[in-house]
Amino acid sequence: MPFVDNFLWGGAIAANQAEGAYLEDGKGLSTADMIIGGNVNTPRMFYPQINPDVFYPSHEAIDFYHRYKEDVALFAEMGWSVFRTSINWSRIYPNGYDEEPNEAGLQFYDDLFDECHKYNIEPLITLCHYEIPWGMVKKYHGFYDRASVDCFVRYATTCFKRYKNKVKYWLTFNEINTATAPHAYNGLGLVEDEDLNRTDTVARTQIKDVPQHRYQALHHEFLASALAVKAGHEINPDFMIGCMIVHIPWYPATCNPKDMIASQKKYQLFNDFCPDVMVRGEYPTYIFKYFEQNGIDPSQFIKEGDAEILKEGVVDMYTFSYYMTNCVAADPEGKDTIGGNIVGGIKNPYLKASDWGWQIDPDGLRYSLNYIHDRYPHVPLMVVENGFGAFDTVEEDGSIHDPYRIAYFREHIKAMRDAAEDGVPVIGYTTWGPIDVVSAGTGEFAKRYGFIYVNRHDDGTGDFARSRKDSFYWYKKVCESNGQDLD
Ligand code: BGP
Repeated sequence: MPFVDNFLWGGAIAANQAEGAYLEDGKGLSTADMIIGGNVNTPRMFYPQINPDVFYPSHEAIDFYHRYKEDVALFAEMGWSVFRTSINWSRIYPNGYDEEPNEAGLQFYDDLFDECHKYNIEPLITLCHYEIPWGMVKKYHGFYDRASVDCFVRYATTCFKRYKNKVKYWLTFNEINTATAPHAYNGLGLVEDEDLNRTDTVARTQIKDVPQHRYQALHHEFLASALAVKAGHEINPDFMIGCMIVHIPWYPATCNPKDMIASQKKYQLFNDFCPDVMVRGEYPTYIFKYFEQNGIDPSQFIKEGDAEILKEGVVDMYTFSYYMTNCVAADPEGKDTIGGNIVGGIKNPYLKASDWGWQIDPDGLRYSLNYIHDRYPHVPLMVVENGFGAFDTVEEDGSIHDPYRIAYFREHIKAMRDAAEDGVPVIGYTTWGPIDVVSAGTGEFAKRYGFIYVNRHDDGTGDFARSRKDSFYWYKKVCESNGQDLD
């Protein structure tokens, strides 16, 4: 059996992409509530006040807040043993910096976790998935101000105490390494005054980027995560707390040695820097060189005592999202480029891509699992996002045939099985968007990932009704056979 007996099979969503109910039961505004939808050619737009005449996809999302019982029952029908979602910080602390938590928000997650346990589904909980309370942006510019660290630790500690017997698996920050990519605004509210005070809308990708501030904010996230890990282990020593990395293999575009070096540099900055800090507990040497070459002064944000905090707060597992691979060249001039998850790259002539330009590469998953295990041999790995965004067609009889999605998952699960046979300690797999949700990148409903279809559309129509796609029945077989039956 390539997969261990208690291998965790399930799916992953995030609060702001699913819950809706954006101001219900005492919830405050979050960064995700301030951006409208776009599409593959139009970036999502940001405006620092809610415009009542505009459709915001997160405000109702797929109404998971009111329909979670029906959804969890569908997850259970597929035979899941794990369900990944996030807690929306602004339900618990509406402004982020409040002294007391909001009881109604805490109760919602109590009820959700109870519902999961009813079916023996283990919750896997991200504390911060691409959103923070809007109050934190206005007061602290997100994680720019060091005061944000205490706010996050207070929030994390409240959750750890409240759910210490209901949640064992925790992740601190979703895809924390997106902070290394310029303009890949990662929802954590690092907005400079000039953008915060603007009276017009601006593409999210045009929000001013100040690398010195970005790395300062990231450092504060590292501290917040490490302190939370330490506090979590004191509250329940059995907690398994992980980092969450968007892992993108960067292949050299040719076998020119210079392209290999370009690939190595890209790996270091984008893939490895953050987990080096979070799994090994210290900043790697190469990042100080990068800072030096790019005019970033780390003495502005790394303070005395921080090294000990990072060392004491290393994570218990490495979890990551995997969708696609990219290529990189020392001299990209004249080479075909392609989009991708958060960041694009050079086109790979051997690979096909989705309608959103994400290159499909199951072998890259096997490669990544081996790569990560070689680098961090002492921690278990979990693939906490993997999936295929596609347009789906509902037939007249209501059925939805999605062989493209099944094919994507079949090949990726085979690749994960091969990695397990290579000896990689992979302990779980949660597909992204097992039920259609709002796309994080484009804000669309049309970009669907689900085994479960949701009748909701980009013009705000649809009654939120759920239905099973062909892939639902296929994934059920996968979960029930512990990954053996992939036909
Ligand atoms: C990851 C995010 C998710 C999710 C997924 C798919 O990077 O963690 O929140 O949305 O990508 O991306 P998209 O929704 O842009 O298709």
